[in-house]
Amino acid sequence: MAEEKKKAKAPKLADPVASSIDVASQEMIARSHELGVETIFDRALTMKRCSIGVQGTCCKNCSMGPCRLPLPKGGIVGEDTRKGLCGATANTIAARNFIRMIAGGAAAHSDHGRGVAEVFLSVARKETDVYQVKDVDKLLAVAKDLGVATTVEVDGEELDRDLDEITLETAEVALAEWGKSEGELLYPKKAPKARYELWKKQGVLPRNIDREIVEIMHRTHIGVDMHYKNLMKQGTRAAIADGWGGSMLATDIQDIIFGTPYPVQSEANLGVMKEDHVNLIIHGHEPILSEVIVAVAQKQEMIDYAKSKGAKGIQLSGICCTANEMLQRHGIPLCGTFLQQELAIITGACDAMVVDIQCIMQNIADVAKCFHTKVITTHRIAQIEQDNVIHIEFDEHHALEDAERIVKMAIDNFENRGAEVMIPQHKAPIVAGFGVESTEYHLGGSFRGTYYTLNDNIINGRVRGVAGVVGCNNARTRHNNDHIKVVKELIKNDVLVLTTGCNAIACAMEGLLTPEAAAVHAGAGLAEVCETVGIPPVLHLGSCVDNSRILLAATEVVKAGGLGNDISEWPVAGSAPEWMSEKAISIGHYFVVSGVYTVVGVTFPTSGAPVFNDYICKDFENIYGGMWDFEPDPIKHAHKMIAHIDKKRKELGIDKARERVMMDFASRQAL
Ligand code: SF4
Ligand code: MSK
Repeated sequence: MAEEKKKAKAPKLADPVASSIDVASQEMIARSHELGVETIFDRALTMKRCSIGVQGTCCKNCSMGPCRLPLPKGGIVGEDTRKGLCGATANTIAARNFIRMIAGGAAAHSDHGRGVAEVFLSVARKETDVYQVKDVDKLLAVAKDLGVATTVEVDGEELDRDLDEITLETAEVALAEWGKSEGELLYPKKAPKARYELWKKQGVLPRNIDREIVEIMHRTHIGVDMHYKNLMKQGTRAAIADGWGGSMLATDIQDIIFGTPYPVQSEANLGVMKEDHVNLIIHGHEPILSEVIVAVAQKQEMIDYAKSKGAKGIQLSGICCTANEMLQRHGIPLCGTFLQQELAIITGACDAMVVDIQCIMQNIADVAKCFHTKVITTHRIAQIEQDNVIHIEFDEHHALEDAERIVKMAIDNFENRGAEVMIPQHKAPIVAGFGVESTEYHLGGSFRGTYYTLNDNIINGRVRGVAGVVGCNNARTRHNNDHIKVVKELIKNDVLVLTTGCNAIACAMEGLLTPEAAAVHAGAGLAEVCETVGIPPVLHLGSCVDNSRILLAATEVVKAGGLGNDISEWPVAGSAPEWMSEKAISIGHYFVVSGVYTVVGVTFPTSGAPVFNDYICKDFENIYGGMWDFEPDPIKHAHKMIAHIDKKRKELGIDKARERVMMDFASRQAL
């Protein structure tokens, strides 16, 4: 009996193979069980989701609630009479919850953007010499977009303006975008003209970045906005303020001060860690910290110091979007996705995990207690409660000293490793870092960079369309399964994939980010284009904030001509197969209102409010040309995107494959 009771109390353990498609992760989940270390995969078995929260119809916006409005069994028959105590309908509650998610996501991206804009201002004011302007061309382009003059007239002659002056004014104008008191956000004008005019007509042009987020919190307070359509208008303003504001500014400013990415080779997965090296893993989102750590860890004196402690060198690697940032600018390898952060520590070889902001699981602190790993938080706004965590606040004014302290701490910890080191021997080669500029270069060559080659191949049907596949991992689905199935199905059907975030890391681990992958996985048309141009069938465009690069690439396609006047007119679709963060909802929504049909997997937090759900999944197409959709089955998910791409091809009259016909003189005369 006692034995039976003991058995009943044994913790539920995740099945490694059912938890992830990645062999390295499977090995580490099994290892966590051997060592008795609990991970998110185990907790996903015991912590059940709230079935009403999943439907988006639980409101806790005042203390009379939470008011829970589940869909009745058998759905709504007749009038929907469900109400919260205050009378809020299911549509109101779901819409309020949905736009609060947009606010959370837009705030995260945009506050990240503000952080880099502040560093940019310090650079412009010459308050720091750790960071400089690295890409002058990008600075001049951004200055132009922000209305900053780059030339001056002297005695009737137009001369180049002093670069320091341009830098300072650009930094000031950029930072003002977060809180200016008048006018409208400047960057939405970078969208195709037709799109900008549509936003203007709909009254959804953002005023500034912060205000749109604050207004969501106001409108969703009890007793303010009680119409789902009006609530979504504000959600749309905030999403545009994210995608065409905070995120886009973050990307552009990072390119200015850290350099614009160009394709680099590297590797991905837990197997990039080295047993005989100091393993320093950087995790989070903001490259302000990681840029300096990369520089410090490569200094000869640091390498010598590591050697003096018995290591052969320092192996830097990254998790989540800091990983994507370090990869695209320096070729630093990707250690893993969001769901692999605990697993990296369970290798027993992680000497320090340094974190900044976003997507950091608090449980890394508890996992680290079982090993020698030092967890170091570095950001003022992101600290961890557990007492084994060290906080070293990173500041651009003493960035070098902070970075040196952190790297030294990792090196000093190398000799504290236990005997329990086990690094899974799995990693894949990758080519990453395709920005808007480098894609243009690849398509057209150095003298006439152009998107025309892509348009031409979309028109002739070799490339059926383009998909942005992005977003997180979610412990409620098998790690990376849906990411990889969606992406493989798309490229098999000649759809070129642009990827960011954890989808990019998943594709990297699966070997899809190499030019060679085209011959193995892509359809004949896409494979031919990839081989001719020398690109992978899945292009790595960076981190979560770099989804703005996808918007700009889509705009370049419109500008190149032949595929309509707006993003909504050409064959493009979006997807987040394993989304989990509020940022994914903000990204999805700015894709949708930029004209992109966007499908999500796992769950969608509107199912409990069918009228509101139909509004954003159907009616939105008539307003914005883009709409949301939900499909948890990855193959059906990909085929919904392909069907949309085919619909757009048909509307453009390019649905029949046309080969180029060489005309002879007689047929020309006949013409
Ligand atoms: Fe309930 Fe209304 Fe309060 Fe929400 S705002 S918790 S629906 S009473
Ligand atoms: S890190 S937001 S889990 S993509 Fe940008 Fe990955 Fe999603 Fe975080």
